[in-house]
Amino acid sequence: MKQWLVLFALILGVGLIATPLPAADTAPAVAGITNLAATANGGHIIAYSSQARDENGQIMPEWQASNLIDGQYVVGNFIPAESYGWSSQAAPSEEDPEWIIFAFEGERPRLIGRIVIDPATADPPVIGRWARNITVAVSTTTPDGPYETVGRFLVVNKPLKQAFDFPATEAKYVRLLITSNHGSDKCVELGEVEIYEAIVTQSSLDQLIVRLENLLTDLKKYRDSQLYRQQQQILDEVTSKPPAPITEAEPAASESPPGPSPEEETAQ
Ligand SMILES: [Ca+2]
Repeated sequence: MKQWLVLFALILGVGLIATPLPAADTAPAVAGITNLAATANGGHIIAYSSQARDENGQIMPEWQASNLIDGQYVVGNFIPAESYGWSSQAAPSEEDPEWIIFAFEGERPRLIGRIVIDPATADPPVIGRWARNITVAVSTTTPDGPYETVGRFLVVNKPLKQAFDFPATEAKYVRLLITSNHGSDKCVELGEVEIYEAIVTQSSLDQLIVRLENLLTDLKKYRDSQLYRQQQQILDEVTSKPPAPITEAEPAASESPPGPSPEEETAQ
């Protein structure tokens, strides 16, 4: 009997030593590196509040909602030829927000924990059209909900990818609600939206690898932002003329569809 007790104690002891990691439900999550929302990865847009239309009421492909997940970005002075970003038809408010609903490949539920917003579009930040206050909510059932809010975030008015993390949550549909822009009374715009998986792992080594991969991604973003700043400095030195302020909020201002220049807008 005494031998059995010693053996049991040994097995228990070895078991405790061999399992020093936390239980799965308490293990911390780290963001994966695959953008689940990207069209290239099977992501798609289920629904949206509006898309900008031209004076003839036609959708402008260069401003359509699918541009949010097409993997094309406005970087510095580079504007993708047919993808300026997404523009809504009206400016958002708390009472009347603009929104986009995203789903993943095969409309399968995924565990997510990070959303990355790139507000940069073909329009400059100074006119205040880029998104400011956003709310991220998830549904595990239908595109109509019910939705549970996982985070409210502030997007700064700079042409940089901005990452927002929230506790790992299962999501079949992700609703991005936009309740304000940076001052324009015309519309709200965004360049790209990325959604990343939350990886829950009990292995410290796995977590370290994922964190290093994330660090590498962040370093690349930092490098891109530095390059952008250098380009801007060169541009500022070349064009030393002070920019004239654009006041979109004036009531007398005539309605004009969003876009870098009228001649580039093509009615469909
Ligand atoms: Ca895009």
